[in-house]
Order: sequence, then structure tokens, then C-alpha cells
Amino acid sequence: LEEVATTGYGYGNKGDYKSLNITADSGQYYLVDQTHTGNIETYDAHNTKSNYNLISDYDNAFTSTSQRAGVDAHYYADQVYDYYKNTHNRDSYDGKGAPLYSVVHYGYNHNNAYWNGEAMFYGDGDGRTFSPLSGANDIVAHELTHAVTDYTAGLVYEYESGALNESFSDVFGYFVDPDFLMGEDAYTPGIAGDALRSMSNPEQYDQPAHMSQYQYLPNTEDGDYGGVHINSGIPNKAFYNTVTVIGKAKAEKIYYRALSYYLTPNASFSDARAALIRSAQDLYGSTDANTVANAWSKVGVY
Ligand code: ASN
Ligand code: ZN
Ligand code: CA
Ligand code: CA
Repeated sequence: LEEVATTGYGYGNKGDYKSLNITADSGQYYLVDQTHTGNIETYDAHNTKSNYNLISDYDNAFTSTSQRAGVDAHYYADQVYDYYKNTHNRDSYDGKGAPLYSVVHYGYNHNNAYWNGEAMFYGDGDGRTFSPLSGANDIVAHELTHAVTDYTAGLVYEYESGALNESFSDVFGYFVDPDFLMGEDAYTPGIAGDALRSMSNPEQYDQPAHMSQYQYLPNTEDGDYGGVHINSGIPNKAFYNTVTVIGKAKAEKIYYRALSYYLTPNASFSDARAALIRSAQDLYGSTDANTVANAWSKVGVY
């Protein structure tokens, strides 16, 4: 026997059927997708924060309840990889086909997900604040976009540049899951219609939507590194103001160009405004560049 690319299937966290790219080797089947430049591989941490092993099965049916978080992480990593490849001709987060590693069942009842510089990690949630976080494709896109940002603009994770880093992750979460709510598919499984954040109405989840509400917080873990997940509401609202006028197809090209070409590690909100205006002007001309300018003026960023 030898390692061979094949297909399998399983059920996601919501019990939804998903077809998967997997690998067969010596009568075992693995969540290893070999159909891209770099493999997409999905691991189980078994509710620890230290020991991971590749998810495997005796056949190509990954249908047990404990496999649901892995099925979603594997499927959505492929979806986000394909998004960057098909829409931006970007081959993985480094542009050179880096493999994508995901780890599910990270920690116990853990209400968060991360990009740690090498892999994506997803908690199961405590069942009240979150269900398993890999069940939300905008969360998967958000985390993987942190990796893209690290390899492009390199936005420093503090103060305004950090809030931009957070906002770009939410913006690409929108491009993969086009609604203005973030994380809704995993957030508060017992409450319908809510979300972790809203880009159309940041204030609904205690985020500022205008520079006049900017929160000056300390650059500590408790201060959310200067409020990176708080003040992201301001660029998020500017994005909402943009995309509702020019549409997703143009907005995604403009945002990707700004991230990969114009933005630099210590960019401020003003710098982001300028970078996005320039990108819009390059790609589509002055009408759309003006739309971007107005979108930022409305949130008090000049
Ligand atoms: N889920 C959070 C995020 O991606 C984790 C973090 O604080 N970096 O922003
Ligand atoms: Zn983030
Ligand atoms: Ca969403
Ligand atoms: Ca909910």
C-alpha cells in the first residue's frame, strides 16, 4: 500500500454533510488534503494545549461526533485557501504554497481561536458562549488572514495598526462569508441572530464606530494591546460604508491590494484610508476612490 489522495466525507459541528479531500495510506485514512501546493492537514489536541495528532479513521467516513470539529476545520481551511488562490492568485498565506495546519479540540471548553505563527487552533467553546469555533467559516478566514497579514503588511498587533490587523481579518471573514456579522455560526449557540461583532453596527457589541469613540487602552494583554478587538469597529464600519456602495467584487480587490502593496507595519487609521484610496484609484479610478474616502470621513478618519 502507499499514500494516495482520495475523497471522504463527514459531518460538521451542526450535523451538516461535508465532502473532504483526504489521504489513504496502508488501510488508514487521514485529514490530509494533497490537492494544493502545500498540504492542508488537520489535527486533534484531545482537549489539551500540547499534544496533537493527525485525525485518522479506518475508512473514509469521518462521521463520529468527536470528528465534527476536525471536519469543519479541514473543509473551511480548504475553502479559505481556495478563496485566496481563486480571487487573489495567492498560493496560501505566504504566497508560496505553505502547508495549512489546523488543530481542533484545543484546550478544554476553550472560547477562542488563534493563528500562532505556525498553525490555526480552535477551542470547542464552553457550549454557552461558543460552540466549536471551527464551525464558523468567517472565524477560519479571520484566523488565516492573520497569517496573510503577517506575510504582507505586517501590521503590528497594538494600537491603531493592531486594530487594522483585526479589521482586515474581519473584512476577509466577510469576503468568505458575506454578511456583516462575525462568528455568528459559533457564537452563543443558545441565542439566535447575535454575533461576536457586527461590521454594520459595531456599537451593538460595544465597539466604537467613529473616531470620537476611540478607546485609549493600555498595551497589555488586559488592555487588549491598546484595544485591537475594540477599536477595529472603526475601520470595520468604514469597510461597511465602502462595500455597501461599491460591492464585494471591487472591495475585495481594493482591500487585498492595500494589504499586500501599500500598508506597512506601523500604519495608522489615516494611513489605511490613504492606502485604500490609492488602491481604489489604481484599480477603478476616481469615482470608487471617492467612495472609499467618504467611507472613512464618515467614521471621522481623515
Ligand atoms: N481570536 C482572537 C483573534 O484572532 C485571538 C487573538 O486574540 N489573537 O483575534
Ligand atoms: Zn483576530
Ligand atoms: Ca459571518
Ligand atoms: Ca448565537
